[in-house]
Amino acid sequence: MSDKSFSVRKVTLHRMVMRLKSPFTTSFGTFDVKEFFVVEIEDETGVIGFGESAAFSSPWYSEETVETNKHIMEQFLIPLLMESPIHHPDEVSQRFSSIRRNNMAKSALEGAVWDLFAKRNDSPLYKELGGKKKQIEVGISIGVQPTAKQLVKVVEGFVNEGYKRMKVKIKPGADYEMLKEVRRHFPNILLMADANSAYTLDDIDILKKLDELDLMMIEQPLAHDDIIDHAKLQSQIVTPICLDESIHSFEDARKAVELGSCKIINIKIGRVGGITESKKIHDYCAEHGVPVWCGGMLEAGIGRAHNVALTTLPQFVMPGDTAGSSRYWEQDIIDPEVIVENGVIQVPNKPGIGYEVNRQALEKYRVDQTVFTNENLLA
Ligand code: OSB
Ligand code: MG
Repeated sequence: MSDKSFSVRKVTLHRMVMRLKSPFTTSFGTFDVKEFFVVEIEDETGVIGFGESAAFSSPWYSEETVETNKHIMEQFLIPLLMESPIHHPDEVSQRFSSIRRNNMAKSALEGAVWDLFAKRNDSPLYKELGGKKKQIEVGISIGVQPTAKQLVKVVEGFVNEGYKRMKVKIKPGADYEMLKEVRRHFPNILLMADANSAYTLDDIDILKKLDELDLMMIEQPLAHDDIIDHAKLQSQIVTPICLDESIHSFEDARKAVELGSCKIINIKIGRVGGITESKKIHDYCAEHGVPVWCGGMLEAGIGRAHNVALTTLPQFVMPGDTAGSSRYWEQDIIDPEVIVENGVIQVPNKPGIGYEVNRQALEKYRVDQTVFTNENLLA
């Protein structure tokens, strides 16, 4: 072939189940295992790329689940991906645009294409994205704790580990008083709260009270699909609002910024449908002076590596949720694992996502596997 296009000849969906080291509680429920797909794709020359699906087992955070990811990838997206050659990963989201939403399914495949593309160029993914940082600063997300005392103890542990920013999950009844205790013990840390949509404008009094605590931001206080009430709330509180659940695309981000619904955006690659869309949101926010940071979906190593690469872009000016592998897993599926020292991850310089997939660990946590080739798609 004269141009640099490539064809996806084989797709393997590795279905994975990994137990979290400790359960993680949000306002909508508790996670103790992560089920997901490792997507492995291969081109006509045998180069391999990896992606990871982000959806959870239950549709609590968004409407997608592990099963809907499987359905949409198998029935719709994989055939589209294998249909014709790809010149650049930016084409993938365009090719998937006939399928409405299902962003996490799209992103799992698109991420594998980005890794494969970078490996074909013998270049690190972060460089292909235009990232410049050699290291990234990260914070940690702490689940809802039973008591303020326990929360303070957990925060203390992560402060001592060097994490740059503490995010605490809140819900009605576990909010102001608990955060006040944290602030009292740690007057100078970067502290923020994530409500995962647990409040409404009827809770305005408690949300206003949080202004006393010098929080860096409050993430997604109101409904998962709202940008109107968030704009009303932002006009009445000092603490910057950061949107997570409400932002599924560049267009959502543009509208939220125009309306004044938020001052900061949490970008999750899966939630917005991939790296190309993440970059578009990033670029828009850079132009408009809106800080962004990289959110997390309790990813295993492959998804985590994609997050590290994305975070090297310049407008990721605040520490993200990409903690080290050991915060989540007894053993991760990449080698080396993602390591955080003094709240910093060194960005790997190897081609593609920059970490090797540990085949032994992959097999250990794999519960099922499906292979797609052009032949069995046509059959
Ligand atoms: O809202 O960012 C969120 C975990 C599960 C579902 C939603 C969220 C989270 C986190 C943890 O905050 C992020 C991480 O550590 O990967
Ligand atoms: Mg969140």
